[in-house]
Amino acid sequence: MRALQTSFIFLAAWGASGSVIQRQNKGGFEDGQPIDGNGKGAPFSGGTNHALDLQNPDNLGRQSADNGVVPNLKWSFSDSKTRILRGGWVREQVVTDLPASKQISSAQQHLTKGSIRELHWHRVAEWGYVYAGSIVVSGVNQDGQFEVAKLDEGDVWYFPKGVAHTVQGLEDENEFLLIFDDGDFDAVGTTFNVDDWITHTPKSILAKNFGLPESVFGSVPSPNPYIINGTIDHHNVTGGNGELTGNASFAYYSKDHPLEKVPGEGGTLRIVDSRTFPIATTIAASIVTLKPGGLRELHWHPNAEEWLYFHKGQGRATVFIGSAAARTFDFRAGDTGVFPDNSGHYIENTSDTEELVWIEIYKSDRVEDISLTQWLALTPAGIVATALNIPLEVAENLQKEKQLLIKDR
Ligand SMILES: *[C@@H]1O[C@H](CO)[C@@H](O)[C@H](O)[C@H]1NC(C)=O
Ligand SMILES: *[C@@H]1O[C@H](CO)[C@@H](O)[C@H](O)[C@H]1NC(C)=O
Ligand SMILES: *[C@@H]1O[C@H](CO)[C@@H](O)[C@H](O)[C@H]1NC(C)=O
Ligand SMILES: CC(=O)N[C@H]1CO[C@H](CO)[C@@H](O)[C@@H]1O
Repeated sequence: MRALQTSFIFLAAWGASGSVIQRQNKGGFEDGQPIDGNGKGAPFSGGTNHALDLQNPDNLGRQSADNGVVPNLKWSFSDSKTRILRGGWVREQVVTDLPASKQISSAQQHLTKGSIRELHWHRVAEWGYVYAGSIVVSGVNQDGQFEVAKLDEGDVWYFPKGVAHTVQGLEDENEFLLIFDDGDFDAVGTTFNVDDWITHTPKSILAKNFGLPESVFGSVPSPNPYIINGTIDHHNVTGGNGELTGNASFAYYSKDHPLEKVPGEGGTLRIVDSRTFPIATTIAASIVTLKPGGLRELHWHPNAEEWLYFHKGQGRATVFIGSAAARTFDFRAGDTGVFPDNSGHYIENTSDTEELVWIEIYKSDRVEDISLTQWLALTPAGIVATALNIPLEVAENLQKEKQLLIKDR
């Protein structure tokens, strides 16, 4: 930090002459300045958010291969409004935050011990990933079947559109990622909270409907509290048409599923889609850990947009959106991102020590990708050599198997 400050003061002192700065400061990107050290760029002289400039050297023009106009594809949860409640908090990312994410919206949510996300349902499907603590999710479907599942760190749940549900925290602190298969999650008509419905139904109708005195519903919370503090419930649910199990289950327990084989040995990969979690027919996910220096190989997804949540570490990605337009983004823990449908990309770790952990989400029943290397390796070598103007032997020896995550060489 001291070195950065010294260098910043130095730049300010010499601010009158750009050429001096360029000579004295080869590659000013690490100091948050748009100066490449080879004669391009000049320092900022007006307002700039220096902390953000330092976090986003690729916005300063560091990546000379970038070209054309590519819209912003990144949103940090730290830029979202956090709604704090007794028993936890929630912060969202929706289409108005990140307009390029049309198919997916998201939230981080925290529940303290015993706290409840109020009973509700959605017009859209909900997918969740527990990354701290443990929770109980409870859901009921239209056939009167139910499930009450305890989920721990690394476990996933999926509630199809319309399924009634709630969540309760079990440890002192519990936190999870929520995904919805629609970018416009805050639109009216997307979420239906039970308290709101009951409060805005005539008392006489409630009495008739439940066969109970009107007074029973005299103190239903209004406006709905969204998250409610409480104590852990020990009641067992029985009856109805039984418990949802096996392929009908809303729960995916990571301990029951092996990780994917990763030929490139650069990390670990867990694919959670309808092949291993049959109920999840509209949201597919990959949970990725990439070693320092590792690379998620160049690829694209033939079936959907890719939405991303960065959980740990820091990395960068260049997104190629066609028409010779490409832009590099720097990501770190807490950021979300979106890669447009079928756009080409990689993700690289940019830490020397820390693993990069992220979750990829697709509005699809499965994760699909096409590897650039595998494509070229399975195309006649003479064509590839001619098209790319590379030696024939190189084209003949490209890896025929997807590497997925390539380790540092
Ligand atoms: C919830 O919070 C209220 C207000 O602080 C408190 O009176 C109540 O005892 C709390 N309930 C539980 C179960 O912690
Ligand atoms: C709930 O079920 C468990 C396991 O069958 C049992 O041990 C426990 O006593 C039950 N709890 C209640 C409140 O009935
Ligand atoms: C459960 O789903 C898997 C994966 O889709 C399928 O292979 C299997 O046959 C299903 N099992 C049952 C009992 O339906
Ligand atoms: C350990 C390691 O190789 N880290 C690399 C992570 O990525 C950045 C950016 O490409 C490299 O500079 C590091 O050397």
